[in-house]
Amino acid sequence: MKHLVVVVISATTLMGTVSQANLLTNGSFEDGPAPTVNFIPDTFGGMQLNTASTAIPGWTVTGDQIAWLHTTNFWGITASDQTKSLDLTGYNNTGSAGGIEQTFATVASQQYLVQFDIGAQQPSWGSTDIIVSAASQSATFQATPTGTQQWTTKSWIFTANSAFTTLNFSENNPSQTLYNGLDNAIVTAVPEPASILGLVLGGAYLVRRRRN
Ligand SMILES: [Ca+2]
Repeated sequence: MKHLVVVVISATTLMGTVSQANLLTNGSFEDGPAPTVNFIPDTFGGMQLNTASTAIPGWTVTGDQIAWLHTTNFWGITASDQTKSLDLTGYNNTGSAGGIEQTFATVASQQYLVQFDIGAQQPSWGSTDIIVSAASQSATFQATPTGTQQWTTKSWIFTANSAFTTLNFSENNPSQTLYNGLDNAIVTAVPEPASILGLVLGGAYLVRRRRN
């Protein structure tokens, strides 16, 4: 009975190791690292970024303008992770859908878990509605504010179909809301059942060898 416990622990530890490696660069939309200083706040404590901007390390702005916000700002919007977050509606809250994307290495047919925090501000600003897309797959995620500045963690799984995948977060309903918060994006490979079984069997083999 003792060896069975050892096997379960080793498989769980390995799975945990796999799931913790974020495949995204700067998933928290921070500035830097030094000496990079791209964030130059305006008098509101934010920065408007137009489409095609690469000011946020690792990311490219898509569609309409977005807002890159420091936690200390005119609106009292706080990041869910570290000091900076995004408002995909930008400052003007009009026009087409603002968004942000990043391309990273993937393995075709491999499943990937995308975790991210979406922010809703206050009821009068409307509900947050964000569409996430990758490898010709997409899903929408909503959050309706009941107080002020609420972050909710969402998750989505897509299957890669090539050696590189572009992940995009965009406003899903640009005319509906004044704020679509986004922060703390993490992408990890989903361990395949076959490889987990392999780990368990490998662990069992090692335990048996050790006992012998
Ligand atoms: Ca952040």
